Amino acid sequence: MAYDNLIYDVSDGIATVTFNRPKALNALNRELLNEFTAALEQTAADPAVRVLVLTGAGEKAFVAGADITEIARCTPLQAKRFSALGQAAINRLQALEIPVIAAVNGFALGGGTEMALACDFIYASEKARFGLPEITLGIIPGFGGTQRLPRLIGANAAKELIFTGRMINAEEAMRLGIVNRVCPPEGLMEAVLETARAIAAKGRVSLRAAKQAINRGLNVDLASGCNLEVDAFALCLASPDAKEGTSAFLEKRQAVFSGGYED
Ligand code: CO8
Repeated sequence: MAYDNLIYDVSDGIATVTFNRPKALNALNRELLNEFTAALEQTAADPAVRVLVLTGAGEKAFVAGADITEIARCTPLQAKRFSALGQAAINRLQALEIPVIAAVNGFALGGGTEMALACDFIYASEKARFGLPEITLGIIPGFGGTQRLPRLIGANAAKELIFTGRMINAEEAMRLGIVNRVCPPEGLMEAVLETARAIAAKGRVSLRAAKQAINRGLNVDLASGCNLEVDAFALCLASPDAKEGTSAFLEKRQAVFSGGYED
């Protein structure tokens, strides 16, 4: 499928979505959000794709936020629809069964930080800048930022960032637990792809079980979360991958995972 506002590429089981509106620093307008949703469905429908990577075109930005020219002309009802569109896209991203890595190569502001927060983890270039600057525009984060950021870094740290709209660099984002790894700009994609390849070589069923156990478990108490883990663990045994992984260990060889379930 061809897209006007993003580049979709699949290579060696790794899909990459590159947000591509360089003249607006890859800001998210309705058209881009609709294309992004379609790209997510394309990813979900392709069994060859094991990992998804998100990044931004150009040297400067991952995503500089929702498109402010669109927000500026919204009535409250249109704003509600725009916010719902962004939230639906970002919720779909978070619900993908495969692991998703954000490669944040520059500005990730507002909707850009919110998009990255819905990925499973973030690697950032030394040039990356994060922030939820909506308060400086007289609005608040509307693509899930008031919910995902406090869950990730705690309410007080999130409130400081949201109340001030302050931009932070990659090092501070890593100290706060937003970013897993900071890389030199020229090494970012290779570092992300190296990790993506390592993940892509694992079993599809166990990756999905691990992701679901973690994501669902975060929304419930510990005992319920541990019960989710028991079920997810048992489900792994329905896949040939569990046999292959344990046999490979006992036979002292490298496991080759095919994915899928036994009939
Ligand atoms: N929307 C639209 N255009 C943008 C955006 C944006 N978010 N960010 C940058 N651009 C455009 C600029 O207007 C400029 O266009 P032009 O060349 O035509 O003047 C071009 O991109 C380059 O930007 P700058 O010249 O400003 O580049 P600088 O290097 O000077 O600055 C910054 C880079 C710091 C990233 C700066 O562009 C900036 O502050 N951008 C806005 C960041 C921001 O406030 N983001 C939050 C947006 S609000 C949001 O995300 C809410 C999400 C929930 C929405 C809910 C729906 C209602």
